[in-house]
Amino acid sequence: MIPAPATVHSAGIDPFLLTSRARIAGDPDAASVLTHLLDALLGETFPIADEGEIALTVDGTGAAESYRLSVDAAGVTVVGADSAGLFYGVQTLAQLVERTADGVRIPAVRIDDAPRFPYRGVMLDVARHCFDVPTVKAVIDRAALLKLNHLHLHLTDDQGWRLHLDSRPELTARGAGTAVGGDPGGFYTKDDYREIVAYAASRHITTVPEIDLPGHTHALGLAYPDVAHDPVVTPDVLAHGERAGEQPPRRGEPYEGTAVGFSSLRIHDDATYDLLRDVLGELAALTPGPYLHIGGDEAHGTDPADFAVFIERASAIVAEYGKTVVAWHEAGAAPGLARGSVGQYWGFVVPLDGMDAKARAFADGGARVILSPADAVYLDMKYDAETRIGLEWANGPTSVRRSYEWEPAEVIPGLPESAILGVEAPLWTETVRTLADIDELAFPRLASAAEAAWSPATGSSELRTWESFRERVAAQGELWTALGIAFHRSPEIPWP
Ligand code: TNX
Repeated sequence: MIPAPATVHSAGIDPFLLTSRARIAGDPDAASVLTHLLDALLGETFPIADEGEIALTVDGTGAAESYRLSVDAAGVTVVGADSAGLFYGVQTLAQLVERTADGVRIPAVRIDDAPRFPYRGVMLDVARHCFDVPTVKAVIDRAALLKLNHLHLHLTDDQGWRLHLDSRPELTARGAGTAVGGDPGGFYTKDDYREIVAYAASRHITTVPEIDLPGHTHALGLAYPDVAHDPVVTPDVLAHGERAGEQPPRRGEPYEGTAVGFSSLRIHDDATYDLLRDVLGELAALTPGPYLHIGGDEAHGTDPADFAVFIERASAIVAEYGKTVVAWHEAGAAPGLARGSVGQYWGFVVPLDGMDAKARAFADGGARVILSPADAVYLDMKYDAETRIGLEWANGPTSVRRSYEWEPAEVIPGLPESAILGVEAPLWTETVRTLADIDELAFPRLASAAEAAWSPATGSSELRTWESFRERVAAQGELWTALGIAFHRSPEIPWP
């Protein structure tokens, strides 16, 4: 099972034999999720009935998102504290199904499970490469399997602006035509976006849209040159890992390269904030979830004092629209950041360059931090020198083992566990063009991130070891294959 449940008791009695006579009863949404998973795995459609051996219910008691699952020879019951909990219990149940020579069985167990952290996320960068709606839905399905509950969409960057907004149509008319490496651009219509948000919600996943500001804005500048500075060459632009030496674009030309940190909005012009009011207001109206992510990373083309001014003004606009700001950890250094803003830490598992202090600043302001340590959970890193796609700058390559062996509470010294909102694994897509590419980089390492986000702390459960994890990942191969996930058959995992 992945992520490892909080408590598992093997009952030591006979398993439940899942024959074609088994019926599924109870909550209709959960029943249809289970029939779909069993159909994919076994090629058999089990009937949904008023009564059955597999009973799925919500009882309204217990911690949010928690569930209890018990199996004996007579049947299976899954009881969710809420509908999300029941949904997660169904995911666990599908992972327990074993095919043996004598038929299909579910071992007798009793599981009491609840998440460690309320925020468990995956990020998809749709700016460096644009992915169609079916691909985004496939990512949502994959995230749901691992009990993730947030989808962060990195909607804008130097290479493209991917969301049409009626208030500022030039953003997609001029800023969406290209992608990295000469690949086709693209964007989501508002209906596409609503469809993604609704699909995610049906799987208990909240969409977190990101408009990356005030750097990473070259595509915005193609549409609205008056609010953008000319691209600059800073030492950071040229020194960035494998991107060293890449040149920024010229003003007015689309960018298909992978350098970072060369673009900036004009910080002291009211026109900039007029645009942000339109963009963030329209996005807030499209967003049922509580969060709007305003980026804030790698703004090397913005003077630090100006950066602080910008973060204060931009975060105030988000607050005006009733949303909670999320920002990359750099924004923690800005004293005027709206109170209660959530920080997203992308430094290493052992922090460098004072990045941990910036992350701690969010907690000092009474808010919480999402952990995305780049050398553990950046899904765009290569696994090893031979990996076909991916980058290496984050201490890479990043083996499956390295993606697993870190403990959230130990990353930011002095940050209490109560100040950790959760864990998110970002997938940047400079080298990623297809769902098969996404699968190859995300599986199995997304499972590591999911376990860090959901399961008990390292050391407090016998399941939370690399040895246990690699065996449990191996056992997922069959389900992942049945669901069409083109996972990386890492030699670190003892696949059957
Ligand atoms: C850094 S870390 C970025 C992205 C790149 C990524 C590639 C951070 C918040 N920003 O702009 O796509 O590296 O790994």
